[in-house]
Amino acid sequence: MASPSLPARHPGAAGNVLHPVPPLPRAGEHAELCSGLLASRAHTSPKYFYDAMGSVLFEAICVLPEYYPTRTEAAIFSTHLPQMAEVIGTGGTIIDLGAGNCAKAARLFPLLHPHQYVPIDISADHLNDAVSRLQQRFPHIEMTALSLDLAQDWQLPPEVRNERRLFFYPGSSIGNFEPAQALDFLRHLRLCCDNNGGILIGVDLIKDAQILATAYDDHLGVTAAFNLNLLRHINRLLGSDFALSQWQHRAFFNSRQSRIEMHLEAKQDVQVRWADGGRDFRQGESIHTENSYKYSIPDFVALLEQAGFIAAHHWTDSDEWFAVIYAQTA
Ligand code: AVJ
Repeated sequence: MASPSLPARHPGAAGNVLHPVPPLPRAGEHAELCSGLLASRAHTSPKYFYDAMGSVLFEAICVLPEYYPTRTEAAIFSTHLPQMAEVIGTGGTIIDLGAGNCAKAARLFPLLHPHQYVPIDISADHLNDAVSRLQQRFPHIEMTALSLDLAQDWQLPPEVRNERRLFFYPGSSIGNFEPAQALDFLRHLRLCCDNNGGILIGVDLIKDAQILATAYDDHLGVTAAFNLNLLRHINRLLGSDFALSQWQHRAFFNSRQSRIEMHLEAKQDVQVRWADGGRDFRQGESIHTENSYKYSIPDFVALLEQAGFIAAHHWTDSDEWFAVIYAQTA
């Protein structure tokens, strides 16, 4: 269980030196990875994709023609931002869940005029650079960066103001949770809000299975590289000896469960060893590396309502491939 690291505070004064956000505690990661790899159906958490190389590869995925979510969501924001601001109102605290380079939230600032901005990311290095640059562009906004693993239990520290919290969760990352976990997560967000809170969330919608599958198996092989890079990251974390040449990327839409599944499949019989363990994989056996759930708007609205939010508005593209939903505390 990751405990929240001490927050780095970034008061509005320009020229302030930023305190580095300490890296997440790595204890328990070893055990979590091993138990996933040793399970009868081997699996890993998608958070292990994002080492330095994985983060760069993900940025490349976001500009692939096949990967429609990023550009579709961006177009929805470009078109509808003024109306979003009207519905949401100005002021308050924007809490950015999985902020990365903070670019998506920064586009909201000129219209939403938040008092405080709280970017949260698992990767502290990325965050500190981005926040220090952003603070110079928006010196009046109080910025408080947090390094948290949102997949674990987490709480907001007292530095985060508790009036009009707006949770900003773009990119359809909610799709990485099992639906039951997604509900727990949304409930947790609801409990973090006073009665004037809300959530602005990006949701990838159910669509043609071929379009979905191609978005996760692009022709340049960037998503394949992103998936295979996980093995290098694991080799560093565990001291294991995964040979990338023995594995191949698999991605498909599981329509029964309404999710994209990504796997790494053994091209031959494979033996993997690490310090205190190891596993043999048969040819064709795979490691399940990611689920990305796709929703219909009514199903996601129902989920929000079960969590105690009232879905006030949603905006989509003309193909209805992606939705941005604003929901308020009920
Ligand atoms: C970052 C979880 C939103 O599920 O589309 C992209 C990750 N994996 N291509 C997604 C991802 C492969 C992405 N999320």
